Amino acid sequence: MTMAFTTRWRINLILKLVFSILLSQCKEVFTEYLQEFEISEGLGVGATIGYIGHSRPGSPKPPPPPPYLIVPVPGSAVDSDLQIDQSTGEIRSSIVLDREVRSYYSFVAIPLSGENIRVEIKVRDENDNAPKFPTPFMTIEFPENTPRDMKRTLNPAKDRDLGIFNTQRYEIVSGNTNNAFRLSSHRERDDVLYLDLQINGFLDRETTPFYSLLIEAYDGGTPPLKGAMTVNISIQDVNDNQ
Ligand SMILES: [Ca+2]
Ligand SMILES: [Ca+2]
Ligand SMILES: [Ca+2]
Ligand SMILES: [Ca+2]
Repeated sequence: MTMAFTTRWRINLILKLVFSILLSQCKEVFTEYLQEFEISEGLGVGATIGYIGHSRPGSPKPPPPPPYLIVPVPGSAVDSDLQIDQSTGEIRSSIVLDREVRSYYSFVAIPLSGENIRVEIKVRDENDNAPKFPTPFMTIEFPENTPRDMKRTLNPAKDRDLGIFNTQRYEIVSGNTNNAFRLSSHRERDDVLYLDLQINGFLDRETTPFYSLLIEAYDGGTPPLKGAMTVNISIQDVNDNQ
């Protein structure tokens, strides 16, 4: 680029930028070209996310070509997490993207002429977190002869992934002598799969005074990831023997 052209381009960009800021104050009249990209979390540093300016098949109007001035949306971490080649429009990651830290990036690419391009990048969830109980052990007590179906709420396992990659089920893996206990679970609006321990049989301290249940939580990944907790249960004495 010649000196004069570069200077003219810079002035043009500054004017466009000021204009964009002014126009962004009155969004209803501000038309921008929108380009959306999606990329999986966890890919290596330098993974190509896409190219600004490439039109999608079937889109009626191609976006304005590079070069672009890149203006990140405030707070969107574009500068720290992405590398954008202003001359080619290539967008690459400059960190390993983590949906659980940041799921979305947004910036405006301002071309030499034509409409500004608003770029939105969605980070797709992968199953990269196992269900995790808040503590590895819990201790609870039940009086012997507690009626069947009585239940006690246990700490649920939480999984930072979404949907099917979140906690899906619990299982007692060991320690459930004579199937004295069973589990039930239900999901609430916060998306946590809550867990209850229910009496499944007859608790008699004189036969079995103590249980140590190993409980595992599984997500719905392929293969599922899991977390474990041990629940130590003491059966309290009741005067039921002559
Ligand atoms: Ca992650
Ligand atoms: Ca994830
Ligand atoms: Ca998971
Ligand atoms: Ca007793």
